[in-house]
Amino acid sequence: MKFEAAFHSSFASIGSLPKEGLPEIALIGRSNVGKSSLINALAERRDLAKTSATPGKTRTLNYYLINRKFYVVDMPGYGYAKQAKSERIEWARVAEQYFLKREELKAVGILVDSRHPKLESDEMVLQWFRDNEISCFLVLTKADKARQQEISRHTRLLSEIHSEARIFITSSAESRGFSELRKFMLEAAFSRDA
Ligand SMILES: Nc1nc2c(ncn2[C@@H]2O[C@H](COP(=O)(O)OP(=O)(O)OP(=O)(O)O)[C@@H](O)[C@H]2O)c(=O)[nH]1
Ligand SMILES: [Mg+2]
Repeated sequence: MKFEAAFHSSFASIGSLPKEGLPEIALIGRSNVGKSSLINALAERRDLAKTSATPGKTRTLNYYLINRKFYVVDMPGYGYAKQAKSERIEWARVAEQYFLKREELKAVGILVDSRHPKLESDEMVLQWFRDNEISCFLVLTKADKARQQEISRHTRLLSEIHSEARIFITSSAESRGFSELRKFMLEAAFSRDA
C-alpha cells in the first residue's frame, strides 16, 4: 500500500484546525526521535517533512493529507532541554487540549527511540495516554542504531505500560517496518473510535 502524501498546512493554535472532519492520526515523541523522518518514510518522500539533527525543528501542528482521505499530524517534540519553560508549558497546554478534545483524532502514535527505554519524559507521556484512555500505538524509531537484544527488551518494557497497544519497530534510515505501519494507520483512521 502507498501513502500518497501532500503537505496541507501548519497550525499554531487549536482554534484554527481544519473543520471538514477528516480523520486524524497524530505522531508525538521526544524532540529528535524521528517523527518528521517517519512521515517522509511513510510517504516515501525525502523532504516532505522538514527534519533536522538539531532538536526542536517542528514547532507547529503540521498536517499532511494522506491518500486524500485522512491527516497525519506531525507534532512538536517534547523533552527538549534547551527549550524555554514558558514554551514547554504552552506546548503542554495546546497538546492536552488537542488530545482530549479533538473529535477527528482517531489514534496517537507515540514514537520512542529504540535505544533509550524508560526516559522520564517518555514514561510521563506513555502513562498520560494510558490514564486518559486515548487509543495509541507505539513506534520504536532508529532500529538501525539498536541491537536486537535492546529492541526486544524495550518492546517488553513498553508492553508492560501499554498492554493493548500495537508496537512497530521501524527504521526511517533503512525504510524498515513501514508496510505494516501504513496498513495499521489506515485501519485506525477509519475503523476505530478514539
Ligand atoms: N539512523 C537513523 N537516524 C534517523 C532515523 N530517523 C531519523 N533520524 C535522524 O534523527 C534526526 C532527527 O530526526 P527528525 O525526523 O527531524 O526528528 P523529529 O522527531 O521530527 O524532531 P523535532 O521536529 O525536533 O521534534 C535527524 O538527524 C534524522 O536524520 C532512523 O531511522 N535512523
Ligand atoms: Mg520534526
